[in-house]
Amino acid sequence: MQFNEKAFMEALKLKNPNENEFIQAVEELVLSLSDFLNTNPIYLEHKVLERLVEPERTIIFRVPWMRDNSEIEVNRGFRVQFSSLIGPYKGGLRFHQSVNLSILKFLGFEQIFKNSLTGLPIGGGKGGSDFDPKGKSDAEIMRFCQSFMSELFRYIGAETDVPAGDIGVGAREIGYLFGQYKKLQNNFSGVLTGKGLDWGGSDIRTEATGYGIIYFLLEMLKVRGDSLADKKVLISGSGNVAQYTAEKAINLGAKVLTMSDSLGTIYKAEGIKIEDLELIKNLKNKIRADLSQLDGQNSFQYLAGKKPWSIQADIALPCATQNEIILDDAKDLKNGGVKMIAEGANMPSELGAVKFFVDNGIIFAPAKAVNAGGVAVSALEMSQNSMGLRFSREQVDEKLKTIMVSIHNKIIEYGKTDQGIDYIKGANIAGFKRVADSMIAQGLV
Ligand code: NDP
Ligand code: 2IT
Repeated sequence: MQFNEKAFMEALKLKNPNENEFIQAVEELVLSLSDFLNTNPIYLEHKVLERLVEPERTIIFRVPWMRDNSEIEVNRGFRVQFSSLIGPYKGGLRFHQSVNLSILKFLGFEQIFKNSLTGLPIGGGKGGSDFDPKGKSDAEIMRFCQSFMSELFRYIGAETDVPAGDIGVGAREIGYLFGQYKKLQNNFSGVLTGKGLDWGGSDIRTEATGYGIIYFLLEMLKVRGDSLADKKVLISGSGNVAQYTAEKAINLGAKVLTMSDSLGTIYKAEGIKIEDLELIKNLKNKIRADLSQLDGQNSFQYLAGKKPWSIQADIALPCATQNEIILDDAKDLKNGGVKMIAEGANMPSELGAVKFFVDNGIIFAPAKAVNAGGVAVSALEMSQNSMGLRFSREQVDEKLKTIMVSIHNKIIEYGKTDQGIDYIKGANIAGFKRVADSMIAQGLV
């Protein structure tokens, strides 16, 4: 029995027309699985891949809500419950105007293997809405979240499906969603993660994705006998993930040259300082304005409409969104001297860019490994909730470090080659094997 990659992808495209992001995410996995499947035909006999690319369940619903001026708005809500093989569906909610089924299926599919890599008991899911939080009042955000949860509450639960944040969903939104869930179910439970520390949240969850990215990067550097001190780092994004990636990198002595948002990049030649980061956090988290406001302040230079990728540096950490690095950006990164890429956002590099990095000897680590720290601490939040206790900040940070090191070790186990470490292959095979074995063990359901 041989795996026919071309036929598999053709069938997938026919069945999921117009779902470009989802098809891209599946292709990224499949490209590095062929040899493994051919030497382990049990996975082919059980049609594991064919079963994995079909979500267990997809829920699509209407979300009506009212503006402050009494105008009625209608958005679309989604929850893709992709895989419950190794634990309850687990993954974030994204509120962004670009959200559609393809984007949520790509994110949910990635989440299955990311969650598997953490070694913790969490399945894969993702949800969200095409709601655009920008420019909405706090009361409008609250009414939207309440309406969204008034439908979603039927399908989730601490042992069924546990959503969290993602783009456009942070502490404020999780609060409103949790409040509405609790009112409807009359039940205080760990149904969401990323909760406030006073009401069931875990220490370090806010910081976890960003800190985890740097813990993983430290392992990538360590196996090469290198360190982060004085490295010039390009970060994109200025949201939750970018902020705490920058914070940890700066505290460990790196020179973070850039951050960005959907409108442009801020650049500081001598490196962003912790005081500068406070300014950025305040602007993005409280004022909720764009980075152009920082132009000229604290020696920031604002590059309107530009991404960070053409600035000279050693390491790039894309932390904004999918496909933010296209082939031309990959060429800019190489020309600027970047030798290492670790993906903080989900699928930030197009397949052509990934191939360019690999062909040009740039060390590349994919999102499902690098950014797994966020969901890993979400799983720790779930276990704290079910035990009714709280770990200390130090305990959670230590566990996060251990998890990121163990993911790096798993990748070495499955991705070691004569040339070094194939991070894509290592992450995909290690992530796949655990869910595939679980699927076979649980029968044809
Ligand atoms: P936030 O909403 O906090 O921040 C998103 C950032 O990305 C903002 O700076 C935003 O700019 C920018 N951005 C969003 N869309 C675009 C776009 N189309 N083009 C350019 N920039 C854009 O989200 P997070 O930081 O939580 O998420 C960032 C990435 O990390 C996403 O890919 C997410 O899936 C991933 N991730 C998040 C985790 C988490 O725990 N939050 C865990 C693992 C991965 P602007 O302010 O202008 O909108
Ligand atoms: O992409 C991701 O891993 C997240 N947005 C975090 C998911 C979670 O459940 O914490």
